[in-house]
Parts: sequence; structure tokens; C-alpha cells
Amino acid sequence: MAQGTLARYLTEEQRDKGVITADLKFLIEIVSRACQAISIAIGKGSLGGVLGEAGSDNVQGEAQKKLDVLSNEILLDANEWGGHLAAMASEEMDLPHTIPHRYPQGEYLLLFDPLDGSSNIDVNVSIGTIFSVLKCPEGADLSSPEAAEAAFLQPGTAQVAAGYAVYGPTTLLVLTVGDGVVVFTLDREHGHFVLTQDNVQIPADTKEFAINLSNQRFWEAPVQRYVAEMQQGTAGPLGKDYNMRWVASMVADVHRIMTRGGIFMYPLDSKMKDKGGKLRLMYEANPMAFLVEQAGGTATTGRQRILEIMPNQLHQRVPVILGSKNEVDRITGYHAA
Ligand code: AHM
Ligand code: MG
Repeated sequence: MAQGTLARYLTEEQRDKGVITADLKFLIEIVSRACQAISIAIGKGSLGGVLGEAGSDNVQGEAQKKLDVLSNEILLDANEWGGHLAAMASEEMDLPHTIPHRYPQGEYLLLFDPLDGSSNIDVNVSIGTIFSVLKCPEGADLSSPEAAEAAFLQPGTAQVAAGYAVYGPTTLLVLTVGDGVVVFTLDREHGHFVLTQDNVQIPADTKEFAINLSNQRFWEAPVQRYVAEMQQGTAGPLGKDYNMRWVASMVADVHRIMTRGGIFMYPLDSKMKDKGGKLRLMYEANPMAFLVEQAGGTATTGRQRILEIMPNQLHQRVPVILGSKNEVDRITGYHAA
């Protein structure tokens, strides 16, 4: 098994390989500490009074849970003072959070979904934090939150780091700085992340798919065709039996794919066509697509590589199809047919 801590991994990526800057190393360490704090809060559950509704809606019009709000605050507080960031953006905030003038400004932009899988919080199923890091363009206007939004509108190919934490039976941090994908496990006694897997590779073939089947009647024809063929199993054109899993926390579904392969789909459907999809490009689809590609998998909308989408707004939604390369290529091909 691989050895070392997150701190050692980041030091080697910076000092020995020159893949990351000292500021990016610091940023990732701060995010990892925030994820530890979120993990502790989640672990208290009812005893910490953290479950239930916050009594507010976010910009997407979704009811916020107490833990959505708390996780967002933990990430903001942890990151605003360090001097490594120009601004932050979150699923839970309408506009970017610019760095208060009393702190130095840095060159990075941090985006996050502070607590992904909100519907699973109160039922004790795995949830997580997703994050993405971009460089702030030179001369970007950060004079107000409204003006700062433009700095974030960069394609996923511009990401310099991305990752997610899964708060499950164990707390994991899965990270890429563009040099493959590594997995760290939280050592709760010592309070740090330990490297437990490096060079994560998603198998190109799979017999496992993840999709919310209750939306079937709203799907487009290529998705209908692909899922019908998988359901036909050995009797159909794909010639093998498939298994289905749907946790409804993207972090948990993607982590299963990182571990043993699979295909995850939240495709475009007719009931959300005007919104563009369900999942958010900047802090869900892009970081996951970066991680999946770094692990040898593929991520598309069905029609386009996710990482090449030029965003036009911070909270933009997109269809997401990602995971084992040969299966993603198959359904992407069905969209082109
Ligand atoms: P959230 O960020 O508000 O939690 O929403 C995103 C989640 C994903 O984690 C998950 O894949 C999807 O929504 C589940 O959607 P559904 O409830 O339609 O199955
Ligand atoms: Mg989410």
C-alpha cells in the first residue's frame, strides 16, 4: 500500500516535481482541513444538532439543510484569510465571495459544492464535498461579487486541481493536481489524511451503471436506447448482464466508479431541458470530469467533452455521462448516430 500523508504528497508534487505552487499546496491543505471539520460535524449527527432543514433556499431554489449552510461556512472561513485566493464560489451562494480587504489576495479561484447529496444527509447515507481550483485571470475585476463572476467563467480544462471528500463509513479525500488521481483516508485519531491509493485507474469496461430510472420517460432517445440495451443483458446487443446502483450522492456514485469502474449518467431530460440538466458544471461536473479523465475514464454531456464547455454562468447546469471509457464512448456514439 502507498505510504505517506497528504502533506507529504503535496510537498513532493511541489518541491520534487514542480507540478504545483506553494500557494496551491497551501490551498489544498486548507481545503482538506475544512473537509475534516465538515466530517466531524456530520459525524455528530443528531447529537450535534446539525440535522434537518436550515429554513432557507439557495440560489437554485433548493431547500438548504443545516449541514449545507454549515459546510459552506466552514469552507469560507477556512479559506478567506490565507492569502492564496482571489475569490470563492459555491453552490450555496448566489454570487462569488470576494476576499475581504483586511486579508491579502492570492491568484487562485476556489469553487465548491460544500455538501453534495443533500437528500442523503438526514438518512445517514454517504455525502461529500466537491471542489475545483482555477487560476484567476490577470487583471480580473474583483471589485464586487457581481463583477467577480466573469473571472470564474473558464472551461474545465483550465482547472489546476480538483477533488472530492466522501463522508461515508470512512472519510476519504480524492484529489488530482493533473498528475493522476490519489486517494487519502482520514486517520481520525491523528487528524490527518493518509495516502491509501495512488495512480487510480478506472477500468475501460464495466457491467455496472448508475442512473435515476424514475426519470426514464423524460430521457432522450440515445439514453433510452442505451439503458434498454443494458437491461436486455446477455439477450441484447451488448451481450452481457449489467447491475444497477444509484446512491443519489454524486460523490458516492463517482467514488464507486473510481474504485471498480462503471458509468454514471445524469442526462438531459425533457422536464429540465430549459435548465440544461440537473448537475452544475462549475463545481460538480468539471471537477468530477477532471478526476475521471485523470483516472483514464471519459466524461461527456453525450454531445461534448465536459471539460471543453465554455461556461456562460456560474450556476450553469449540464448533462453528465462519465466513467468507464468504452461505455461512455458507446452512449456518446448513440447521441451522434
Ligand atoms: P445536491 O448538490 O443538491 O445534493 O444535488 C446533486 C445530487 C447529486 O449528488 C446526485 O447525483 C443527484 O443530485 C441525485 O439526484 P436525484 O435526487 O434526482 O436522484
Ligand atoms: Mg451537489
